[in-house]
Amino acid sequence: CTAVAGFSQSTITAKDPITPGNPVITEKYTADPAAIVHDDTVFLYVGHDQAPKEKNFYEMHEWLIYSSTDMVNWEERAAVNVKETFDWAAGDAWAAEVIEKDGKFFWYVTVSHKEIHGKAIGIAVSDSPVGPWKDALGHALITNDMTTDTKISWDDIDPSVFIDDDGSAHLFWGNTICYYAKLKDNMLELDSDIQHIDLPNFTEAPWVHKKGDFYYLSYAYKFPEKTAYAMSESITGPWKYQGILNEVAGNTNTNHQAIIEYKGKDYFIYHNGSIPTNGGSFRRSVCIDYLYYNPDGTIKKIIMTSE
Ligand code: FUB
Repeated sequence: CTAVAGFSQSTITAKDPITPGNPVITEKYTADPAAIVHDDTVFLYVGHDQAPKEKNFYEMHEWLIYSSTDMVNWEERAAVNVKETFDWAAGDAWAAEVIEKDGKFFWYVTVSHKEIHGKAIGIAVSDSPVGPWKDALGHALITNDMTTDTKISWDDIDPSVFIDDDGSAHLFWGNTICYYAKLKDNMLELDSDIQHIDLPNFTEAPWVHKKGDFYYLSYAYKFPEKTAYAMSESITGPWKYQGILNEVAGNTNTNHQAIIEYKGKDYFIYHNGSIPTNGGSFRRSVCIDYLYYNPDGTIKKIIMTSE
């Protein structure tokens, strides 16, 4: 275990009545999961919910990285502080996602910008899935003044990055509007205009993956959030809405998913607010359930379990 942050005020005590199963991480509150498979190991990237119990908003100073080779036992590998990593960030370790390209790991993150009002997307880079991480640009990739379509200051959140079979890289993000842009080969610059993807009741949390011939764009739907998804035969769309994939997860307004295949099984990774001691919308916990496809490529609704 390397570079593990000290316990914070939101750390759960050993006395909490946690049963094995979901949530999969019980020592700390964890949210907004993203995951990759590298060297037969799953690396899980989460935000650390650190809000004290009387606070009804997000307090997230760092991301945490876990790894597992069985999807059950998770080892904390690193804690990455927002302000120590990004000089230009004011804080807020909101949703983030890692992708590997040519032996480098690119971590697209949501933070608050120090100078430009609102949320922004930055990129950290590393030679390893657990770090050390370095600010790749020295500035944000996306800032709130680049997307003036909404009046909100948090529409530039929740990056999801995807590399297609031809090597082209694509970035999806947003709140209220699902934004899309192509990325350059260096993964560090936009290679197209910022476009909108039309998805019914899109709230936030896009996650893009491919299975067989189909591309899937899952996202948080309405509020409190369910998870819905759309499918396409091309990464650039058109995206066809397919319906609800997951219902509102227990005791939290948000629902933020990652979908991966590992050792021949498909997994739906999400968060809920089910830890009995102070769990809720601002003290969330990562859970994992199986995901099953139908023969036509559509996805069966997730059955959330506590075991
Ligand atoms: O964790 C902060 C924000 O809450 C994320 O960026 C959203 O996806 C929602 O889960």
